[in-house]
Amino acid sequence: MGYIKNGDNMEYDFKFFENAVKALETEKRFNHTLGVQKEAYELGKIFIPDKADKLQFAGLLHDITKDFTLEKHLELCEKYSISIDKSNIVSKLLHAKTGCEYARELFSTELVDDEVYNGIYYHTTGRKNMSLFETIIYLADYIEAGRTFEDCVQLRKYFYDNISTANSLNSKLEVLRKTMVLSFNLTIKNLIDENKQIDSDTVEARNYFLMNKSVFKNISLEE
Ligand code: DGI
Ligand code: FE
Ligand code: FE
Repeated sequence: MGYIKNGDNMEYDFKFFENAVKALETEKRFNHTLGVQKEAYELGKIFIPDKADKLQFAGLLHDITKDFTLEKHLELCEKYSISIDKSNIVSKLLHAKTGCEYARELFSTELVDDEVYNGIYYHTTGRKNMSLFETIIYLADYIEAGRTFEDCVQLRKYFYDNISTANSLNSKLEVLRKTMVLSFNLTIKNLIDENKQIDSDTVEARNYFLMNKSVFKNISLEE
C-alpha cells in the first residue's frame, strides 16, 4: 500500500504517507516534517539524484515518534529491545531509535529498508563513517526552510552560499563536509553551554568530518 515497485525503483504515493505521518505528529512538528522532506529531496537532487525520492521518503518519516509520550517511548523500547539509560531519555535522543523501528513496523521492511532505517536512526547524532544518504537526512533536518533558530539559519546560509559557487562534484562534497563540521561544532557548543551530555556518536561524527578530507570520495555524481 502506498507505493509501486518498478524493478529497483520505488514510486511512492507521497500523499498517502503524508496523511499517515500527519496523524502521528503535532501541527508544528508536521510542518517541520514537510520542510525536511522537501529539503532532503533538494539535497538529493544535488548529491544523489537517483535517490532523491527515497530521501524525501526518509525525511517524511524521520521524526515519526517525536511527539509520542515517554510512556509510549518506553513501551517501544521494550518491544524492540532498544537499550535505554537516563541520559538518552533526558536528551530526547530516543525518538531517532524508536522512530526507525516504528516506521518499519508501520510500512514494512521493503519500504523502510536499511538505508531508510539508518537515515532515521542517525538523524540526530550522526556517526563516524556515515553514508551520504544519512548525511543528507541529518543536514535536511538541520537546515529545512522552516527552522528559525540562529544556528540553523547560519548553517543554511553557509551551505547554500558555498554550494552556489561549487562546480565540480568534489568541490560540492567538500562544501558538504565543511558544512557537517560546522553543524557539529554549533551543536556541541550549545550542548556545552547548556551543560548537557554529548553522545559519543556526535563526537565521532564531528571528528570524522573534521579529519577525513576525502569523505564520499568513491561516490560519483555522473549518470
Ligand atoms: O527532532 P528534531 O527537533 O527535529 O531535531 P533532532 O532530532 O536533531 O534533535 C535535536 C535535539 O537533539 C537538539 O535539542 C539537540 C539535540 N542533540 C543532538 N545531538 C545531541 C543532542 N543532545 C544531546 N544531549 N547529545 C547529543 O549528542
Ligand atoms: Fe528528530
Ligand atoms: Fe526533525
